[in-house]
Amino acid sequence: AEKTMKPKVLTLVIIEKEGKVLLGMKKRGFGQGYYNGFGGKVETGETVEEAAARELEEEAGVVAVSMEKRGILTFHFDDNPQPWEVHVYHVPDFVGEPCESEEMAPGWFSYADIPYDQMWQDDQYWYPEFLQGRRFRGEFYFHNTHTLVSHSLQSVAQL
Ligand code: 6OG
Repeated sequence: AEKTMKPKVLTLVIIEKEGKVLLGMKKRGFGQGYYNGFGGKVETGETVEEAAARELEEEAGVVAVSMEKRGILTFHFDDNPQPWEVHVYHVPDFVGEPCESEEMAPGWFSYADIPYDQMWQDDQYWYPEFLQGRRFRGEFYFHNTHTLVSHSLQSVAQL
């Protein structure tokens, strides 16, 4: 049954400006204490891209001018039968000034200073692909939610 359960679809948006990416320190909920992009669950009646734009506005206070899908990551957890399918978007152009929300405290990071030791363990593998402008698909297997056990990652021409 575990293998066939439909994944929960989520979004993750990484905005970029002058060679730096915006990451938020998650203050509550799932992933608390980790830096991450901005995102959340896709709700009924909205497309994945609409959800990505909405979560970016809610959590960072900025409006995407353009967005490009860059990756699809599937997370499998041994303590949750439902896999998560996270759609990763790159936003090179946005309007507004990022601000702190109840959920996230944002900060800009240059490519060399991405705080991998304060991020989900999958991030060290796919951020380099992302930062090189490549498209990718990945599968990640976690033990007790947080410990990465195995993974596969590939560059793809199309998502
Ligand atoms: P809310 O609970 O805030 O949505 N997310 C992950 N991001 C990374 N980098 N690694 C993971 O490894 C993740 N699992 C979930 C998707 C959760 C947010 O966290 C992302 C969403 O943007 C397991 O609604």
